[in-house]
Amino acid sequence: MQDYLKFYINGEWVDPETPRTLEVENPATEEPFARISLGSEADVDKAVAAAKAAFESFSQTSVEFRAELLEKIAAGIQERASDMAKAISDEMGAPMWLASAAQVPAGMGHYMAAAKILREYQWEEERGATLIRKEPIGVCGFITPWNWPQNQIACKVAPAIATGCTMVLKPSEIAPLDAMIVAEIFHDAGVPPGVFNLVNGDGPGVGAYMSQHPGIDMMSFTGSTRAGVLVSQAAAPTVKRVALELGGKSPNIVLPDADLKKAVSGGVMQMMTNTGQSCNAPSRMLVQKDQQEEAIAIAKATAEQVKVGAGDEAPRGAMGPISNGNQWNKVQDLIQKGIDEGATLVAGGTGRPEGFNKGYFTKPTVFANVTNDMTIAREEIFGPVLCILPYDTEEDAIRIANDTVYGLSSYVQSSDLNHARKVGNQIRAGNVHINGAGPDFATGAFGGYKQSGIGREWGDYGFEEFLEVKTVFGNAPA
Ligand code: TXE
Repeated sequence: MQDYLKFYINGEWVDPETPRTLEVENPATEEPFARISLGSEADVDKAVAAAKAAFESFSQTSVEFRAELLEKIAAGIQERASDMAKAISDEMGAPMWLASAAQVPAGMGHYMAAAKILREYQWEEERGATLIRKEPIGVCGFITPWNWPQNQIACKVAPAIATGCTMVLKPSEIAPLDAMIVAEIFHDAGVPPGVFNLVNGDGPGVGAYMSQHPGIDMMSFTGSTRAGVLVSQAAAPTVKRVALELGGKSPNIVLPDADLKKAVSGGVMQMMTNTGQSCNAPSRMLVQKDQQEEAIAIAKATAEQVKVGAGDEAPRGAMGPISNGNQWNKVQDLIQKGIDEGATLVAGGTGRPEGFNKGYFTKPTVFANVTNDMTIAREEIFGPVLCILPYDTEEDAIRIANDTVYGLSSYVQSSDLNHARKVGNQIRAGNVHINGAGPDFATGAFGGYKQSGIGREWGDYGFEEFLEVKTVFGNAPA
């Protein structure tokens, strides 16, 4: 068991004000392997004070200084990539191939993108006698989850540094170790003391206290809609800015003119990526009624080929365990609910896959004949469970796609790009992926309509979220 009991505050690793520890478990073995401290209000107060003091000088640093800092951080992550991948793999279960090929690089991209945007950004604009000026918002509080931990930290921290903000990060208590490596990288890159602070802790303790803290000017949260609402409520009395990136139940409309085999097998594989633990997972596949039978056969064959494994031993492409026991139970309950409510189980089901008798491993699961009122079509399962829903007409498909409280991502498959875009334009969601196109962190924006969130992350839209707009009216004296 390894101890990681300190917090990073004001450029130093410090002991918590009150000792209280939590064990971090490896979901592939169910064995605890590390201990962290759980912070208190006093630790948050200290971190916020450090961030507030650092803001005075950091907000005045040059564009070049901050751009170079971001590039040094990206280089530092590259250098520590294998440590980082190992930490992520141990704490949240992504097999090493996935941690190295996707989890770590997904984060790195945001630092490079933020440096580029910063160098090109226009901070002031003259509009006649009026001057519009952008200024950093101040001290930011960041709360992040465990499913894509580096990506979720980087898409907050990178634009915050770029804009000259200072910050306190509370990573997920389930996956805190990769965030502690980030603090070491920031330290080595020369991030000035107080600019970046890390306090570990749980949601109701540290997370809720940060959200209500009068010294924090903006909260940016990624996690469940449940906790996002609590962050908003706690933040309201201090009228701070709140950015939320929450859950999803993303539709994947397979139009009749799509290459069915490619569309369905691609959709299954995307659903299983990261063991289905992605807020933008294409979890509701909509297939025209006449193509149901063929689509179900393709989906079954694809899901049955998905390999399961952990750590170094998992072959490339294999799916890791669910990241923690609570999630495993939630996923199992929802699979059972799908069966009980009358959906057709096409592949997978409850219990561990064959050959696994411990660890939070789950069978790659596909349900067909799902109707949009079933629990499995409405709730974010956050596991490797795909629902296939039939539709009659295109209008019908769009109606089903929009019949959800969420609006994060959506997917359209068609051989005609214009047709696919036309359908995508009618979906109330922040992202549309056509024919399996992946996200582009530099050019795109990420965030949801409806109960999937508030605000946008990534690229120039993500950068703007950390800025205040100041309008200066006035002429030179006559
Ligand atoms: O999330 P929580 P959980 C969804 C997904 C998943 C479900 C539950 O459906 O099954 O949420 O996961 C902090 N004030 N997503 O329970 O609790 C917590 O400490 C402030 C979607 O793990 O939301 C952690 O740092 N903070 C998602 C973070 O919130 C609070 C990613 C996420 O934990 C808090 C993860 C509070 N009152 C889960 N309560 C996505 N959008 O990608 C908790 N936290």
